[in-house]
Amino acid sequence: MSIDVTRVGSVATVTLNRPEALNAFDQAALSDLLRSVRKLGADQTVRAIILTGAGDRAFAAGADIKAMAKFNPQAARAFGALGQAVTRAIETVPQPVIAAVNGYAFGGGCEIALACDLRLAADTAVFAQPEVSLGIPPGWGATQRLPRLVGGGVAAELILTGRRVDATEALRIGLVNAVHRPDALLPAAGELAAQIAGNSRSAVAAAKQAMAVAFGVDVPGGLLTELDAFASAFGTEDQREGMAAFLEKRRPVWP
Ligand code: DAK
Repeated sequence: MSIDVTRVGSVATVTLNRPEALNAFDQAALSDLLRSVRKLGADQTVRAIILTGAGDRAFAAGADIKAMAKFNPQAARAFGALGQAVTRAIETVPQPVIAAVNGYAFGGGCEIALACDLRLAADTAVFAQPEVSLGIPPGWGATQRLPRLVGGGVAAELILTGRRVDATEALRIGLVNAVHRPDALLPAAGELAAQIAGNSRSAVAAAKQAMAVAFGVDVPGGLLTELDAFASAFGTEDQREGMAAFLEKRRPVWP
């Protein structure tokens, strides 16, 4: 798979580009995606990232089943670890990552979307965690992230049955933030990214970092993390400029 990266202003779009296999991930594709996400994460001129799939059929149809069919446990562990590294990279880059789900998001494809901060779907999108129908459990985080997003009961039903969820249901259960016509999906993701990019970079990164531990610790622990992030913001230029701009009834000019 080639991973295409394009830029419009401070917004980067990463496109999973292997449409002949519905953008399924093999080892090379995962390594390329990991490299691209890390590179964008380190680029201070990038303020938001959109992740989407090439073509009009799939975001990603999951891990490459042809490649996985030959794995022994050792190869499976390495492949699982690489997929998890991709999802952690998406989760830990300072910029918000928006999944623009333009078709099938199955298995590892759905899990990559789950690691993103926000998910928009085309009305043609279909989600599933069908791993149990292939004789394996999910391996790139669905068991951890899906319950946090849609609740334990719904996640258990989807993971244990492997059934498909269309865009309307995905919106209802909170799996996606919004649904758009296919031709309106990328423009909507661009608008959302631009809205985020118009805010303070450091405040957005701090909020993303604090939300990342919302479910990893108990509520009192999470509140302490939030308090640290909140207090630290008060040593920054962004805080001074943001509040000064509000009080002076003008738009902020971020440093
Ligand atoms: N891998 C490889 N090729 C795939 C693929 C996939 N996941 N999905 C589709 N393709 C290929 C098809 O083989 C076909 O290629 P050709 O035969 O033409 O060469 C081409 O893409 C078009 O697909 P179809 O002809 O099947 O298209 P349809 O419209 O009929 O069906 C579909 C679309 C998405 C319903 C169907 O392709 C499908 O069911 N695909 C499989 C989806 C799936 O089950 N995905 C989950 C994969 S499992 C772990 C590590 C990782 C994972 C788990 C554990 N550990 C280490 C613990 C991750 C697991 C997964 O992601």
